[in-house]
Amino acid sequence: MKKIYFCGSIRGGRSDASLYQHIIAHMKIDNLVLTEHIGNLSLSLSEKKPGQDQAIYKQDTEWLKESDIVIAECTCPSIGVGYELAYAERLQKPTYVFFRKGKGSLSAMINGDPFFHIYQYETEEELTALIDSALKL
Ligand code: 6IA
Repeated sequence: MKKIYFCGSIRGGRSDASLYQHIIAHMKIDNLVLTEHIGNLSLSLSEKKPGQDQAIYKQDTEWLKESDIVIAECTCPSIGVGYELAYAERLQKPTYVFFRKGKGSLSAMINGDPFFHIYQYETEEELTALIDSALKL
């Protein structure tokens, strides 16, 4: 059982939210996904409470420190996910980045960084199989 820090776009756009939900449900069968709220389809993007973002930053950076592995779905560009990837590198966590073929291009700052294990995929089945292999390593 691994502690997984899963990254996916929130304010960057929720077009892949149901894909995140499916892969989180799959990873949860044998692992602990620290960030399972990313797959929550009813996450409210407009809600803003005082101190909310500071609390999110504190919790997420603690979870990053606690995680065994970082898995990021990067098809939908997100500043938060880019930040988390750089933070994961600083912590030297094994970090896997997944990107759907034919959907624009992954940022050169991620694609060009040899620290990251980067995989392109076409179907959800292919993505699930790639994640399973990463979790076995
Ligand atoms: O820039 P983004 O919002 O797209 O960044 C997404 C990444 O930042 C995700 O991988 C999360 O780990 C983290 N993150 C961003 N927002 C949240 C959040 N609530 N809760 C936990 N982690 C987050 C946001 C709720 C808000 C929209 C009302």
